[in-house]
Amino acid sequence: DRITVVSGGVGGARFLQGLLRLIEREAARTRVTVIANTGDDIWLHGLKVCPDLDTVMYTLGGGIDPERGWGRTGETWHAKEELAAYGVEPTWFGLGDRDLATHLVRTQMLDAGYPLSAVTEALCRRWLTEAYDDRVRLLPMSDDRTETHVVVDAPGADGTIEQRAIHFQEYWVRHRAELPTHGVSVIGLDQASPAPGVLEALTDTDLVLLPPSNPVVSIGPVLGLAGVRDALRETSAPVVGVSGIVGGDHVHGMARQLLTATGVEVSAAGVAEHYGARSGGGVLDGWLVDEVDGGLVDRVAGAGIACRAVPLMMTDHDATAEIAAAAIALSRG
Ligand code: GDP
Ligand code: FO1
Ligand code: CA
Repeated sequence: DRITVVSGGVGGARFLQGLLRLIEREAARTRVTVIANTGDDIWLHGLKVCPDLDTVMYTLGGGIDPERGWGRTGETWHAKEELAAYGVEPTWFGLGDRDLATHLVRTQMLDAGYPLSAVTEALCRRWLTEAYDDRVRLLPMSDDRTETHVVVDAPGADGTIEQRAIHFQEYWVRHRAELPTHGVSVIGLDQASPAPGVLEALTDTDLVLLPPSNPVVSIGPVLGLAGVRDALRETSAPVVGVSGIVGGDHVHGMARQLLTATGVEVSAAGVAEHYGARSGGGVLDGWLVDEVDGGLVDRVAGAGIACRAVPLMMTDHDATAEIAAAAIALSRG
């Protein structure tokens, strides 16, 4: 069997850990392809940083810091301190010493002319090939530069409040999504193409899963790439998603703020309707909501999306494996 997962960072990576636990438990030979968002990417100090790709890569490869959910385990911060001592901006972004090696290798390869997809494959030889042979493949959504910006109220040079677009990382890491938020724009997305293998991973597969990743800044950029929505509409594989909104709010992160700014109702049903039923030109056949949102099942079903309420808190790998199992069961009707 082949399963394709469209992923953001922490939420997608944790879902994948559960899916891989399930596959291991059932001794299945399922191959998993992950298409990761690259809208979070940022150039810093001359280096290309790809947070969602790295979060998935480190998490599945056992190199992630489990408390933070991003960056490397056993990390030190000497380079960051030295950069700050030189007064070099930005000082708000945490580039760890171990993590820096990844960005150095990536940037060198990009400078040498390799596309991001080839660079990612090379980096994953260390993290994924050892752990999973060739059963898990990580693809960037695109080789082209795309950067998500968020339109916020911010003080201008003269101190008056004006609307400005800031990089998603500045919005989240520096401002913790606490600025009044008006909208999201993925710069470069209109001109970007899906990376090699992305469309095939959606069409030549047995199941497509959308983990509880952020619908606006993680799944949204992938769906916005030329050809992706068509591939999802046309694929013979069922498409099943898992709600990252539980009880009317996100579990972690900033989905509430971004859904609100995008005009999407912040509920498990609102997100399902935002993705839409495949039968109505959307992308979903099935949708899992948390038990606390059981009251929304009929509404989602009414929108043409098969829906079930199950526990959706990814508290550990076994609980998350049950979520993946429920998604697979739903895909089979
Ligand atoms: P990011 O790129 O690091 O922000 O991670 P993702 O976009 O992949 O996932 C973030 C989303 O996952 C957030 O909107 C959370 O609400 C959701 N999420 C995180 N933990 C859980 C969980 O345990 N259960 C569910 N259902 N959603 C979760
Ligand atoms: N998240 C933070 O909250 N603070 C940081 O300083 C930070 C640095 C960082 C460096 C590399 C990396 O791969 C991820 C990093 N993250 C940091 C996480 C990242 O901002 C988020 O996980 C996602 O981009 C949000 O989707
Ligand atoms: Ca992300």
